[in-house]
This record gives sequence, structure tokens and C-alpha cells, in this order.
Amino acid sequence: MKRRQFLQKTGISVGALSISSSLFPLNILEPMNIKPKPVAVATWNFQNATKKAGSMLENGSSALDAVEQGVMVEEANLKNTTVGDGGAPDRDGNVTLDACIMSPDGDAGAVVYLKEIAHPVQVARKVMEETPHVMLAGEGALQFAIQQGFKKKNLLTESSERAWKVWLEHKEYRPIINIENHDTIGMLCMDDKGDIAGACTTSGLSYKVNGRVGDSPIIGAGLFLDNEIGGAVGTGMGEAIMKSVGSFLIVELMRQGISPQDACKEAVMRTVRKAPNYKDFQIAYVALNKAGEIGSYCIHKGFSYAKFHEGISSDNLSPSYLDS
Ligand code: SD4
Repeated sequence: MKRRQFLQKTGISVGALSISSSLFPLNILEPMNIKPKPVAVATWNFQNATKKAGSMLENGSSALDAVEQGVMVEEANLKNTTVGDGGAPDRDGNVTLDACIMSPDGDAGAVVYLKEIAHPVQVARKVMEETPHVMLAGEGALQFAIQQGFKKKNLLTESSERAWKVWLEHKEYRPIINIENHDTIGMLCMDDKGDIAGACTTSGLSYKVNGRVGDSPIIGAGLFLDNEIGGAVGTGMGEAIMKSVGSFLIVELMRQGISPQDACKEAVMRTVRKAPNYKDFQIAYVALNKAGEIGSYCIHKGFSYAKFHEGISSDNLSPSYLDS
């Protein structure tokens, strides 16, 4: 049956198909009339970050401003060795940062392999707002940041340098991540208008090969959102998240009426079903839909997400595929 005939038979107009939500006139869209209370959620127990974003939301800030400021808390946290300033270097001693941001209108900006700038998410936002592009990399990203007024800074802290030098003694390169050591922050915020924005920022895997970029700055992998539906963020073994385009998958599943919880689970299961070594690494997702419902799922027990909602900050243990 030709496409037009099929559409006529099923009563769907060709025009309707050009509008994405018309393809899936599903119940997930119904609760959008209810005005949800602002909420901020983030990967891992980053409650300082969700508190910052959540308080801003409660004071009327936009989801975009709140998510940017929220993840910046971790970018500035020198004790967090996988995000921003103080991030662990690659195997050659370079601290290289990846970040992205998405606004409710579907716009996006990202930077990859950015050196010497403490707040890559701010640069990602500038890419989104000041250029016609989505992603800038390496030297070009740094030049752009400087043009935008960002100051260069040495991001390699003494303790990160010491740890790297210890690592150099054996140079044991293990592409497997210690499952309790994923500290990338991916955050989703919903503001008092019900608009959703997201951001994700990381220094990536410690002692990665020079030039390696993970999922975190990749729209659709470490972060994706559609303001009609909801958003998702990922953390863990970036390669696995990239191969399954995990965050995009979750949003598309939610578009079909699947809950954030089940959508996160299905995204994790895609990796579990495909990767024979899935027990050797962690991946985790957090998702938020337009009704304000939150879900999360991961491979190994131990992942939690931070939430700030109605003045209450919490750490929430995620369901997992494995018990350990
Ligand atoms: C990456 N997803 O670069 C990141 C790693 C991570 O805390 O989550 N680290 O692959």
C-alpha cells in the first residue's frame, strides 16, 4: 500500500505527520495541562548542585539558567575529580573537558576537548547562543571561549597531578570504569512554566587516551530533551551510552507513553543485551517527563540521583539490573 493510500485509509492526514507530536497522540501529552512544581534532578548525589538549581527555580529562574548554574557547582568543586576544575587528566597529563546544554526550545550547544576553562557548560551555552553551530572542539573551542571573555586557568590540581603520577608508574590502562567513580553531572530542570532544560559536564574517564571524547557532550547520548515530552541524562561508560544513543532513546520511548522509569530501564537493557562485558562497567540514566515524573536505572547497584523539589533535597537510590 502506498504511503498516501495508507494514510487516507487510517484517516491520518499527510499534514499531520509533519508535526512530530501528531504522530504519537499519546497519553503522555495529557498531563501537560497540569502545572508541575519546579524540580531539579541530577546524576549522582550532587545535592549541592540540585539545591542551587532548585532554589533558583523556586525563585522564578528559567530552567536554562538554573541548569547551567546548577552544574557549575560541580565544575567548581575541586574534590570532584571527574568534572571541571580539578578533573583527572588524560594519560598525557592534559585536563580536557566535555559539556553540553539544551534549552526548552530544542536548541543545543556543546564543547569537547576543551582545556584550561573551568566552566565548559558556560562555553557550551555561548556556542548555542552566539554561533550558528552546536559543537566546538579543542583549540577552536578554547579560542572561542577566550573571545567570549573566559579566562584561562590551570585545571590540574596538585592532588590530581599526584594521582596521575602514581598512575604513570604502572600505566595500567583499563577502559573499564570503577563503578563507584562516575561523577559526571547530568542535570534536568523544570521551571514554573513547565519548561525543561538540561546540561551535562565532565572531564571524562581518568587517564583516557589523549583526544578521547565520551557521551557527555553528545546531544542524544549524555543528554537529550524534547520540551513536549521530557528529558534524559546519562553517566558511566560513555562508549556504551554513545553506541545506544541512550538519552535520545529514553525521550523517544517516553514519547510513546512509556514512563521515565521503564524508559531508563529499556535503555540500560539495550546495552546489557548487546555488550558481553556489561558486568564490567556501569551506565546509569535519569529521566524526567512533562508531568514531573522521574525515573532512573543503572547496571550496577550504587548509582543514585539527587533531587530538589518543593524545598526538599534528597538522594535517591536507583533501581539496578545487578545487585552488586
Ligand atoms: C564519559 N560518561 O566521559 C563519562 C564518564 C562519567 O563520571 O560518567 N564519568 O564517558
